[in-house]
Amino acid sequence: VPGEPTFTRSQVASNDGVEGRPMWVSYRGGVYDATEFRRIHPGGHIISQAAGADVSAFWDVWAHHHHSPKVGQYLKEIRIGALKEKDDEEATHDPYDSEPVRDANVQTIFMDRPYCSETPVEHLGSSYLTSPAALYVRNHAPVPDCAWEPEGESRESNIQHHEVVFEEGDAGASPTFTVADLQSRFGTVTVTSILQCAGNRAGEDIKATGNSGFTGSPLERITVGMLGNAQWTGVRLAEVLPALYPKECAAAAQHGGGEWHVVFEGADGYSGSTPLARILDPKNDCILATHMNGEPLSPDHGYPMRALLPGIAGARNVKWLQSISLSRVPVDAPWNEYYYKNRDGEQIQQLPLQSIITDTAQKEGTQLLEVRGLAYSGGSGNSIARVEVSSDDGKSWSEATIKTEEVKKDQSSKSFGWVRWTAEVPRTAQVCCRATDTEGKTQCEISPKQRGYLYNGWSKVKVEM
Ligand code: MTE
Ligand code: MO
Repeated sequence: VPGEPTFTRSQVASNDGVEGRPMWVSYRGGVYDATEFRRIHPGGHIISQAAGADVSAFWDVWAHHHHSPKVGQYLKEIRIGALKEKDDEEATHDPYDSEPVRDANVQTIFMDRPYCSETPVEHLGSSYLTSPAALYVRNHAPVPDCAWEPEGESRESNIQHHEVVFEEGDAGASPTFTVADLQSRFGTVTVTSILQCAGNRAGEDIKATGNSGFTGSPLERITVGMLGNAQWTGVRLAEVLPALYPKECAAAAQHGGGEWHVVFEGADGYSGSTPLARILDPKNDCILATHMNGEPLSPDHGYPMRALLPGIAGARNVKWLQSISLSRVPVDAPWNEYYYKNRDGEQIQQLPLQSIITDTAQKEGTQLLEVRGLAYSGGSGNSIARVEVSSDDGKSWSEATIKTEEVKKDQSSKSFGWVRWTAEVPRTAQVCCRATDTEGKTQCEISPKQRGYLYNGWSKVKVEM
């Protein structure tokens, strides 16, 4: 833009949006006043992370999600000048500089920035507990620096100092608690639960029901691996919340809790909310988790602390947990108000009943096929009553054997973890499976379209003949 003012990087940097200062950012040689943007635009929270710096790494992602013409118009409106050329001040900080190292052998990568991956199906069913290195990762921004390589300290002890703010708790104060405080006051429990992205099986959904919000994005390639099963250790939210928000929790108990939501916010600016009633029911095993399979959470999975809400879509299991608050309405954040909503426009919470074929192999010297897979009930936390496999497209079914002996006996109240199973059926070109839970609910052949989320039709797998 000819004749427009120019600014140095340090001028941009001093408008960092803190203490009432405007929030400027640079983007491809332009300087923008993003003070309002942060408040009104989906993704604005994430842009705040780059206040006073260059937002290319963030904005390219949001421009992609939010239809470039609209974003382009908005950028024009908030442009205030150009970045001074030949500005030899320090190079811009790349917010993706400190991403953790990932193991490409056990992750199929969909996107690098932000990082998004699934567990390859060969690996998915290979153990009852999923290892942290293999568990899918769904990030919406760079991994925030939560001192995950603490100097002179172990991750274990660094977790103890991590602070969580409980906004506007009792008496209008916003007390901060360290993890050590929370643990000593409320104790810890270990529960087994799957973690699943609401977009898992998006590829099968598109095939069975037509295009969805995923079509044309790298996430169209999601198969069955945005899913894992683990033992999670943390503090019970059903004990923490009544202690810190006694009035709201008492009111919620009286009115069935429908009017309150628990809002979780991460250090990357991501947030999500879940109805208080779900979280207050101690049987739902909702915790603030610090450990996965006995190890401190890894940086990708939310170190030092994350919300772990069994049976609830991954999107609400906020990582790098920084603050908690209660709200009369679901939190106004893009992942809550735009993404991860069902076809009725409601925020997705509970995951559906699910079963997945992970592996088939011909039984030596026979015309039989050995089929292996997983099943779990999702949001209900019911046990799986049976899994059936068919080699004639559902005309007849054989019951699978469930490996109940490996299910972890920890402090879980319900069955939010998966079970693994095996079955033998005549060898054909395609096999499929379906699960039934202890309330008699069974998967349908094709589940209704939910904007691409929550697909739980029969798992169908081609067999090499
Ligand atoms: N929490 C934060 N702070 N930032 C995120 O991008 N992604 C959510 C959720 N929590 C996300 C987050 C989504 S959509 C999913 S599916 C899960 O984290 C993924 O958790 P994982 O990466 O540990 O598998
Ligand atoms: Mo997700």
